[in-house]
Amino acid sequence: MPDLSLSIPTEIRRDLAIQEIEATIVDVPTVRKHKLSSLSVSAQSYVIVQLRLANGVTGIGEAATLGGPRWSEESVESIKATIDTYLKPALIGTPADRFVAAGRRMDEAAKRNNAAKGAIESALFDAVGKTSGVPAVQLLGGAVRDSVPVLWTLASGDPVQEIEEAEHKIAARLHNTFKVKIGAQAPEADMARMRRLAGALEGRAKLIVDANQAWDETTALRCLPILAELGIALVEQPLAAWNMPGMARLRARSTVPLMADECVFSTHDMLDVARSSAADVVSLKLVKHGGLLATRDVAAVARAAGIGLYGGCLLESSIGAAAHLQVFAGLGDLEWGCEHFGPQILTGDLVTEPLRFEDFHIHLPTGPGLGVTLDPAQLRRYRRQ
Ligand code: MUC
Ligand code: MG
Repeated sequence: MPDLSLSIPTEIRRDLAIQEIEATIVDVPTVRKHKLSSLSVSAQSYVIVQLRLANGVTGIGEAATLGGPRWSEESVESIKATIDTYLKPALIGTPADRFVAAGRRMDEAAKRNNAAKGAIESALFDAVGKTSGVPAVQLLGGAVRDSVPVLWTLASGDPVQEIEEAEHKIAARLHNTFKVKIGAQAPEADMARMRRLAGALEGRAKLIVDANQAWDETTALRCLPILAELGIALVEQPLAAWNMPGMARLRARSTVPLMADECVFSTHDMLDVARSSAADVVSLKLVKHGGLLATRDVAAVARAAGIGLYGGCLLESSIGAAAHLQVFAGLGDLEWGCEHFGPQILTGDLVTEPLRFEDFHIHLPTGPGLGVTLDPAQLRRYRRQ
């Protein structure tokens, strides 16, 4: 690969050189069990990246996982090993502000491993932003918005608890859109649960559902009209990630829009979804796309096909959520809002000043870089021994 740093004056190059990258595994308990179709979490595991530059500035980033390597193929253990063994050696000594070149170096050192790459790229944007005193979104072209509507996910599986939880969130003006995790129980039981939730929250909240690939096509065909009748606004990843033709057939018959999640990691996946008319909306996540820049690329392909944008999450702490917000704030359109409720479901956060949730929105922090500061005491507290 050509040395892309040659045109930078030597002293700046030295100043911004990446000196150290440290990857730490943390496990943070959640306030309640969070049940998805094929996994359940009571503690969230992350890899926290601390990336130090020659100028003494340290940038931070986060890679989130759900239930080990069960939501996607990466686990915190594999992410740490990939960073320590392959990504770190590829980046040490190179300039932090050459984001695209850093991405190419990482791609040459390791195929995919997008959560690991996303955490490092977040730390690069944080370090360079902190060095120059500007928020990461400024480095991405500037902010279009300074807050994003944010939903809450109901995922205990118990409708009585879920209605109570939703009532609290509405009363506190934190959330008035709710994503319900379905697929862990029989479709009939989920439809009965959705009927209870829709009835209890009617006129006061918007509901969407996420099946996390749990259904086959016939189950989806049976359930989609029921969800339409209940006024459900969006159905996320009803079928297996590989089943693009099935998603396209469902979409052709559904009056409820469909959202692609696990079937879109790369820009190529996004193009496939667009070409097969398999979704109305896409959920954007750093762990899937491999960083802030790649998330923008996926968003650009989606926009070119008229596909709506939704700010997805993997229950990130305020560090990962802030990295997502820096991207989301700069997107021309983000008509479906976001789901970065992660910091609120943790029993403790990892930053000195957690992100602000107010008036049904999550607010972009104002500081440089990602806009949040790692709390070393919290890192020690949740660090895996
Ligand atoms: C997913 O599949 O969307 C995001 C929110 C949540 O509850 O689970 C995640 C993953
Ligand atoms: Mg999903």
